[in-house]
Amino acid sequence: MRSHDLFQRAVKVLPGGVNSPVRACKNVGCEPLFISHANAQHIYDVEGREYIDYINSWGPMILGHNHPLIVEAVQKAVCNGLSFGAPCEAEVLVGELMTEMVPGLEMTRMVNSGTEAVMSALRVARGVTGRDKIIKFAGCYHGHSDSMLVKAGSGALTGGSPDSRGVTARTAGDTLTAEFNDLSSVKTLLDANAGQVAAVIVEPVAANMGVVLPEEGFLKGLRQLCNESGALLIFDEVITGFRLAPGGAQSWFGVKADLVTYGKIIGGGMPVGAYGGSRAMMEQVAPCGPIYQAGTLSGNPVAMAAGYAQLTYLRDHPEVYEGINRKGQLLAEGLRDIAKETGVPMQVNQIGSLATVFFTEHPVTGYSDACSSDLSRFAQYYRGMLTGGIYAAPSQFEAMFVSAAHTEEDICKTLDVARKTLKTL
Ligand code: KE4
Repeated sequence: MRSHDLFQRAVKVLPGGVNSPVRACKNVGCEPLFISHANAQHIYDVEGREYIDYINSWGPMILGHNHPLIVEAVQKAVCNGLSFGAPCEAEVLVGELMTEMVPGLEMTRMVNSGTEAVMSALRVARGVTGRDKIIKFAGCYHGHSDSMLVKAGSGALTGGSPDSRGVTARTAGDTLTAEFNDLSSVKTLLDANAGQVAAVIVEPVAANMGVVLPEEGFLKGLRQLCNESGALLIFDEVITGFRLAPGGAQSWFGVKADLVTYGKIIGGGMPVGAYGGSRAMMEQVAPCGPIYQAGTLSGNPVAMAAGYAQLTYLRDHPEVYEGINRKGQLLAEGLRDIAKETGVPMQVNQIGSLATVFFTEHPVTGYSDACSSDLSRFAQYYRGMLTGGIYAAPSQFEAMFVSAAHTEEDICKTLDVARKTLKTL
């Protein structure tokens, strides 16, 4: 069965033929590949073609696909039962391990996705502060809960507008939008909504406008503004958590958030999210506190087994971080050299094992820069890389993820394909 045939069937029963919009490849002018299997750094489509995978399930596969220790842990857990809806040891092990690996994380609650983690963290922030408003940043994505699908509204200083049909104006009105790397835009919103902002939520490294790094002082400045205004600081570490370092962006940048959200890596490929913070904060969550949050499959034993195996490996093999960060740098520096060689105006933003190329001659330090890059050139680049056997995000506004399974030879092959592709642009 070819991808095209499967896609024709898929569009009949799934909206857009997919279960998550970005997979439809609408921004890059081609149909999606249907994947039959994956292993280590490779992914294989249903027609048997092999690709070097830089999507890695959008981040979870930091050790590469099908790591034997994770597969073994899942196989063992499955034999004991798939779901109990009752406490099990695996949940405790993951909670203990996360609080061991992340300095300052005292307590965490498991959920089933990054969206659920963010939605729950926002409720905790509102419940703890008694305030209603949230500040987010244009171009940062925090999952699809209503209050995060909001853009700056006409009354930009005091209320947002829905960024999706189905989100009510009333809900959107409680979400304000600031500009990433622009502390004055945050201060203006905090001043105009004094005493009303429950939290400022940020991807400490933006990875949903493409990778955009926080400028020197930005995260520390957010911490300061939150301290002064009484708003909580939420780091959405669904991507950066356990990727930049075992302690995530908090450790990497030395800035402590009040609440942190996780996903992706902590599930080892299975559906897991989590949110956490101080014990005092998290004990406000039901059943010990007045803030309700629940989930049938939260802490699922099989998902916990996968997450525990992956996190344990990361804790016990710190060399994984040195390796993926070095390969991320090798990739970025190689791409920059190729842009110079071919004369193609291209920026490469990279931190650790995260990278994004933007076709523009200007540095990309915020959402408007990312939006003004050449999106049609990006689509051409994507198709050229795919033809050359490189499977990367089918959207300008995503990241490349380097895993421990990628070899330096893979990076060299990727750069060879990039050189050939850029020459066609
Ligand atoms: P999920 O609900 O998709 O597990 O997580 C939502 C989320 C929250 N926060 C951040 C920083 C995220 O990046 C995400 C989800 N990431 C996207 C990729 N950029 C998931 C891919 C998709 O939507 O299919």
